[in-house]
Amino acid sequence: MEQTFIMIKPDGVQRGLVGEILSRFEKKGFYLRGLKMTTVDRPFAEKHYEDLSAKPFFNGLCEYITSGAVVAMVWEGKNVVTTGRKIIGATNPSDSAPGTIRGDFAVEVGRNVIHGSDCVENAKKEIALWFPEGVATWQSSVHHWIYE
Ligand code: D4T
Repeated sequence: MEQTFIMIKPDGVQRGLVGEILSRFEKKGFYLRGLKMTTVDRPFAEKHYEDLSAKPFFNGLCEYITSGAVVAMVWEGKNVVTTGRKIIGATNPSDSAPGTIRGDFAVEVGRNVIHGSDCVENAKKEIALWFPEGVATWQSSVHHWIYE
């Protein structure tokens, strides 16, 4: 079973989308392993987005992500990294299909509501960064109704 890191960005929190977003992952059949509301400072934001440090939008991105509370999550399931990105939709909401989170709730790339790890290796790094305390382990009692 794979894990991914998902974060609802400050605009998603301010716009009251937390419950809707949690619900989409939950109803899909993925298991919530970690969940916390937090704020991050500039050094933490720069660490999270270190791969993008050379991009022209890096400063604005760090300002955006530090501008308010975020909801950090770890979700687990079969192919959850790739499928999670599909649930989220394309980076630029102009390209995100209706039915995806960004397709349904976002307009601008700099206010695209949610982050999801782009590969298993980055998911591991991001989970370690955001959840150094570890995540919860629990057994779903409906597991066999989701997985064959
Ligand atoms: P995140 O990391 O937020 O899930 O976004 P993606 O994985 O879908 O896309 P990304 O790493 O290329 O971009 C990270 C973050 O930067 C913002 N961004 C991106 C921006 O403000 N302007 C831009 O031109 C691009 C490409 C949006 C997401």
